[in-house]
Amino acid sequence: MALQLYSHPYAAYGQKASVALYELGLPFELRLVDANDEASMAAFREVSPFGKMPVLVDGERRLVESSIAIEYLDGLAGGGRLIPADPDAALEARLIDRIVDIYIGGPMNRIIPRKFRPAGNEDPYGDAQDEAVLASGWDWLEDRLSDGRTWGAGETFTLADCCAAPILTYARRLVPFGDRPLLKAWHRRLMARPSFVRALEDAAPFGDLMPAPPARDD
Ligand SMILES: N[C@@H](CCC(=O)N[C@@H](CS)C(=O)NCC(=O)O)C(=O)O
Repeated sequence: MALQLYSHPYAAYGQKASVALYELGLPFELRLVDANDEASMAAFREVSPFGKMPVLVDGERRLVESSIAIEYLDGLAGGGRLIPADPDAALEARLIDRIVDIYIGGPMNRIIPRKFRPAGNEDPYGDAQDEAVLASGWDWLEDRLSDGRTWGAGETFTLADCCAAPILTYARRLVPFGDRPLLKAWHRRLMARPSFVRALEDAAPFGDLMPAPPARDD
């Protein structure tokens, strides 16, 4: 039975998983999570304990949390690619994945829903706090990239890059990269990676759903 991915092509964490699937050349069926379609939401709720995308289903097996799904997929494809075989390199890939998820994706996923709140419920203090967390994430990544690595965790494309490609692309629209040349150069490489180009093509028919202006600091 084919792998199934419960997701929406515009969702950052869904793209993280589809980038991994495309990198590994693993075919999958998209189970579209469509907030406007009750049947799709009922099917999604059955597999997603916290109502979060993506969920990967492989036969009887259900994998929530994008990083865990990617570890599983890497093993399914033979291992040693998105999670490097070398233990130190694997630790670095997991570290960058965690930092991007927690200090970039975290504040991003708090700022965005606040933008959809009804008038009068704004939280400028919360926004400023989260923007500061995000900026500190940018600083940390800029410093980490200063050893000249090509990809997020070294010379090969890993879990770190699957995570960073979509999350950096959306988060920079909330807090620009600014004067961080290494971060910008890494992001340019991510934008050109065929697996991410494909994920962006999957999302294109849904338009631009991000409640923030396009990034202007290339
Ligand atoms: N830690 C989770 C984060 C997943 C996540 O935040 N997904 C978002 C889409 S990008 C979501 O499902 N949001 C729907 C909601 O919160 O209602 C993972 O890595 O899978």
